[in-house]
Amino acid sequence: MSDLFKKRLAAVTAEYERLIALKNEPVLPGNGIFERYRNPVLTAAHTPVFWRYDMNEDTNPFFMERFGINGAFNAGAIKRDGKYLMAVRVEGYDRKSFFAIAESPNGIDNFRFRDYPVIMPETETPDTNVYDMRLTAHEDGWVYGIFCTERKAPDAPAGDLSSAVAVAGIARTKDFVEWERLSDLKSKSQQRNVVLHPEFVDGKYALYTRPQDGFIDAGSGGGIGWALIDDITNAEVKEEKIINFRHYHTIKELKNGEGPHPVKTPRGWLHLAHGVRACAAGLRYVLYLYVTDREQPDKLIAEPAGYLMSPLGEERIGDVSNVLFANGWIADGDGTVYLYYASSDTRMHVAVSSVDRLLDYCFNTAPDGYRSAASVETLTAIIRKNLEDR
Ligand code: BGC
Ligand code: BMA
Repeated sequence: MSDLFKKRLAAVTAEYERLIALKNEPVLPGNGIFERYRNPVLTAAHTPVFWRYDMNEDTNPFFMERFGINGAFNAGAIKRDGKYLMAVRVEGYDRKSFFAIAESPNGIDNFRFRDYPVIMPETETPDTNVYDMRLTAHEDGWVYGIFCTERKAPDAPAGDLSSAVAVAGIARTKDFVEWERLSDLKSKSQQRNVVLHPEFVDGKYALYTRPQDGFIDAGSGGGIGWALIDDITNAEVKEEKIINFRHYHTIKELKNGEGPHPVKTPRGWLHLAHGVRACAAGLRYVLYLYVTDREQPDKLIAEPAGYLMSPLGEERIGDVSNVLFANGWIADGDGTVYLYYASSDTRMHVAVSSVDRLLDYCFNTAPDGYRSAASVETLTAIIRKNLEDR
């Protein structure tokens, strides 16, 4: 082995192993609602060395990268066989994303990718790009992965290389190795952020949807929708109703979308979603929570004002800056919630909380009053209680 090859191989491998072995720790004291963890749990540099490099000296004498990874983000999550597993959106330098499974023994560090990415079968209309998978272990026994499949708009005029169509792709697996691809969701509007509810509702599959007029603009699409589906192998949105609305001058003025599927709790279904507003710096994505009725998952019963999490520090910077996006969380057997969130379409982080804490937050944080004066009233009530009850 040449010196150069040997040295670079050793250095790159050592850096990878250091990163994977890095212990994570909570950033304290936090806000009481959740604790952020200090290190990202996955980045492009967490992808195996043998993905990025040709490891053969004869064909790669300089030990240079042959396949650049741009980011590891927007992961679905699930606990399987005692392991914390993410179905990660991995994106190459070529701007194509694909899915890959990464696993950790404890949910907060030590995430390692499996040797191969997911081989996702295509439909008769090949996907140009696939991303943002939501995992649902459904009561029918399958684990579903619903994701966005994007293709160039067939009716785009010559020269328009940007118009695209976003559709929900549907696949299912039992072992996270073999995936069965079902028909894409049929819907009158474009759909990104489609999520499968884990239980049957009135004997049907239930989907959280996000109707939108165009590829980027929700337009007349009022928010997060809900649709019952007769046949998941040939899924079609027939009727769709909005269960969580967008609203003027809120964190979700421009658009919103369901994150992972909601968690069933004694007080209702706990939902994690993202809200988007437009500002001079572009689109700003933040995360928020809401709760729906335990018996009627389409009925809103609590929604605190504003965001749960917004991009902070390093999180603000990346491929698409000023974005927090989450499509995976795990509610563990002991009530701990691992909230996996991506920052700026670049990397994955974890914040840890519990079902009890998140419910307390949802039911005891004032809802949006939609006016500055209403916010001042909320604040004044808190201050008065603190100062006058002493
Ligand atoms: C990107 C997504 C993004 C969408 C809308 C797609 O081309 O891959 O990350 O959410 O455009 O901006
Ligand atoms: C999209 C999402 C994500 C992404 C975000 C910001 O609409 O579906 O893929 O994180 O925009 O680019």
